[in-house]
Amino acid sequence: MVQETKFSIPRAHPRYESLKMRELLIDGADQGIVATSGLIAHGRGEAFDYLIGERSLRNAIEAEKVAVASLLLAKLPVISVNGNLASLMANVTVNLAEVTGSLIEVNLFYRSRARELAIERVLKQSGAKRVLGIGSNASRIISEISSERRRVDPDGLFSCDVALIPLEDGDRATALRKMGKQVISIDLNPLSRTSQVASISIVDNIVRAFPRMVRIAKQLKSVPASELEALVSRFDNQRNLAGILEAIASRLTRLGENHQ
Ligand code: PTJ
Repeated sequence: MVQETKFSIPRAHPRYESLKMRELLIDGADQGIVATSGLIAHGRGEAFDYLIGERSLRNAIEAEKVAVASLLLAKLPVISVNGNLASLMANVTVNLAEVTGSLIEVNLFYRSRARELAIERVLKQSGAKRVLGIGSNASRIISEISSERRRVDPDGLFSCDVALIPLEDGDRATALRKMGKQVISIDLNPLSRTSQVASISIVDNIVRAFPRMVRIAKQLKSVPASELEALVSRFDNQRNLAGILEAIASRLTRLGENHQ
């Protein structure tokens, strides 16, 4: 369920949830939270979500469970926040950080002082006590990355052992892996470089994945570390991704047969 927007969309509209999400991102762009290109990125996500069937696939739910286990086991887990995530899921991001003991860091492809501050504000209004990666705090540089995403906080993404990076670009995912970090991606495109290089690739919409991950975290919090470790070590990301592609392909085949 997405948050409220300025523009009122008729509840009876068959694409109500989808249109609300668009409005939320447009509001976010008006407030300087979402990059213009974030609107394009959302459209790409929507297209993949249609192919997936706009529901969470079994393999995605499995990856979400393993991702939560990995955040709970981490010494220094960090959730990276960009404009789209802040606009769609600021409250849930703060909840997920709280329940998994993760830090929150703003990391932007299109970084500007105004956007940093706008995103920090929305996170703090949602209850975040500490937001990393703002201004001169993003003082460490990951030299392999050419974009503004290279600026990271020494107390956060630079030092973390597990990084959750929703709606990311492939460069930073690759660089973080090379730095020895466990990288959890959330990206509706199973073929994106990010999904392909992450340690745990969640192919799901963040608006479905994040609330479920909060619920899973509440359940797994009381599970012994040895069981969580077993869950993580049993997980085969490449096999999981292959299962996602198979699920999409067989869904399309089934739909094609129904149209004959
Ligand atoms: O806020 P900034 O400056 O950091 O910029 C953020 C964007 C998203 C513009 C930037 O990271 C970017 O250009 O990303 P890409 O390379 O377009 O990748 C975004 C990926 O997110 C695409 O593969 C989309 O399919 C996917 N995506 C879009 N919306 C969602 C999504 N995945 C999950 N849930 C979504 N709601």
